[in-house]
Amino acid sequence: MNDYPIQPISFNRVTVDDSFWSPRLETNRTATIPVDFQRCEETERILNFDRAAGVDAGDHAGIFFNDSDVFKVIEGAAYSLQTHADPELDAYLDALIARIGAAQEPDGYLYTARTIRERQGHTDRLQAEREGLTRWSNLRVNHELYNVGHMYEAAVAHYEATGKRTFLDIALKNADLVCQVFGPDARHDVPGHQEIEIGLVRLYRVTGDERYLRQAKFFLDQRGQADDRELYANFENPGYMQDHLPVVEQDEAVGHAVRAVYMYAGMADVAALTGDAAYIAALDRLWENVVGRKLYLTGGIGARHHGEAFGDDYELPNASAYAETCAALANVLWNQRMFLLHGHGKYIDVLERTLYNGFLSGISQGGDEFFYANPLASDGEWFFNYGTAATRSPWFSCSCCPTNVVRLLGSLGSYIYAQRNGDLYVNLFVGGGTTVNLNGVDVGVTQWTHYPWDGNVTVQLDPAEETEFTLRVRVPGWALGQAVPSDLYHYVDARPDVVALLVNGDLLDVEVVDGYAAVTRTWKHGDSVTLALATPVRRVVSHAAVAENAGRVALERGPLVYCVEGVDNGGLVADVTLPADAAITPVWNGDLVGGVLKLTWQDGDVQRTAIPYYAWSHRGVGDMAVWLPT
Ligand code: FUB
Ligand code: ZN
Repeated sequence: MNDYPIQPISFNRVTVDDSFWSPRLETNRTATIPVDFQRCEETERILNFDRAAGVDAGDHAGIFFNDSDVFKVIEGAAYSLQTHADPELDAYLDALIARIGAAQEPDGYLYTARTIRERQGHTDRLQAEREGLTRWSNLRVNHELYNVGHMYEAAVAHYEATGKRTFLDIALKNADLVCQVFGPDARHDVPGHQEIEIGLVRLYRVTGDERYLRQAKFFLDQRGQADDRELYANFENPGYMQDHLPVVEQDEAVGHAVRAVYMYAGMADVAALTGDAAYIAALDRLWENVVGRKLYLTGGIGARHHGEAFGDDYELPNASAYAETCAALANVLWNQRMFLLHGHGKYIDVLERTLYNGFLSGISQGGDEFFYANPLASDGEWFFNYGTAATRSPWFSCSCCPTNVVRLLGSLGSYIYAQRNGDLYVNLFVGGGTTVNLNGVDVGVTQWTHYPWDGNVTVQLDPAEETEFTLRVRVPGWALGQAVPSDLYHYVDARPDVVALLVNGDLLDVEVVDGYAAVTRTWKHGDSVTLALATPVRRVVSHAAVAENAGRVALERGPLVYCVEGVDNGGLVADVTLPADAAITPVWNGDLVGGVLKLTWQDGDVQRTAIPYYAWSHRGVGDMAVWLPT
């Protein structure tokens, strides 16, 4: 079977014991997951399943894709169960899955909005048309297939966590229906919001049934085909849902960012499993376009509120940046897959940038408030559209972001290590460890670090017996003087800084190839490798075509992007400047958002302070800016 040439080490085989991430993962488990479920209950997202089942007489509550939120939290909860046994949560999921199963129509169809309204005779005609008067009749809009894509992911996660087939059987019954209805010899159409492609691949992986893989590829290949565009002749902007061209002809990231990047992730999965070179070539072009022209410094993507969409090349406004939390998550999913395809550290550089900045900003330290959009500047005023607020909100009517964060945090361990044949990759610097089988020998791996606050990482290897393999430790682009793997941003002082690699205390000459320092040797119990990265504060400038950032610099240290907030700077940030010659001093503050390293400098007579971008908006509503005039 074809597959990714590199395999991630799954989070359920990885321990996270890390001063930065462990508290966040614990908050995810103890606060975010319960709060998400509670809000799904309060907003009747869960009651919708009872209504579809006919055991509650109420009308469908909320948006037509509210089912997906429940599925996403179940997925996150299932990850949590794999790393932290919790009988109460397990029982809660059992009961919830039974309610979901009761909402499924006899042939496998599951979409509460239609099931409920159909039974009620579609009293609101306009709404019914939007949701689809008949099944699959408004696929470009109604999220019928998006919802179940999330269900497939959740069902696989639940099966893997518990060994119970309850949810998986519901998902498979639905997927079998989808496979009957859509296909080369059946209906030609595409879902308006991608996601089912990723879900189908997960069903394929867990069952080995190739129909699901073929179905994922069918949906992808169906995009941009003239025959089904005629079906939607009135749909004005096929680019919004990446239906303007066949996927293999796409080379610019356009339209709704989450849809686009879920699609790219699905394409990568299908390419890995089928060996489709045209898919990979398209992904490479799309990645160059995003990373070269459409990526915020924070790793956020999707510049425009209108259509939640990618902007034109270099259209990267700061205050009105959309940079949806879900899009940051999608960027993590996609870049992980690009790494698994190509094995280059530049993809993990983008992943890491997104994770520590544009994704993490989406969640409050308490785990119960969320940003939907993640702007790079704010004047403390409410921005139009959705929850683009000057501060985080407990929930949104469209709550895709709060329910997405639990999926990524719950599976964070999957991004730390990977293996290719006998080689071991260390991608993220997170304390903890794993055991991995390399060339038939179990190798214990333990990592210690205070990343992102310092750049020292020690990895101890404990093979069960002496064994030869190659350890590939990622050397981040930032350590080599490269802000991003493109010319979109660069450091004012781009000199590579000190990168030292020690094996059992002996300094090695480091040659970084494809983003990794590789050490091949016969490893024995207790061997250790230390990567020592200098973490100077770096000034970043944008490509000249990013109009808003002209004459401005941003600050980074290690993987973190910094920002200034009014609360630290006399209330307003408009007059904060960063003189080119100002010396910047890092100062540890243990009280702010779990402890952060602040950056301070003298701006005339005033002392200025910057904090990590992810930590902003924890001290009331106020101004914020990432890009500062010099
Ligand atoms: O449409 C479902 C989700 O809601 C999208 O992924 C988000 O962008 C938000 O529109
Ligand atoms: Zn979202």
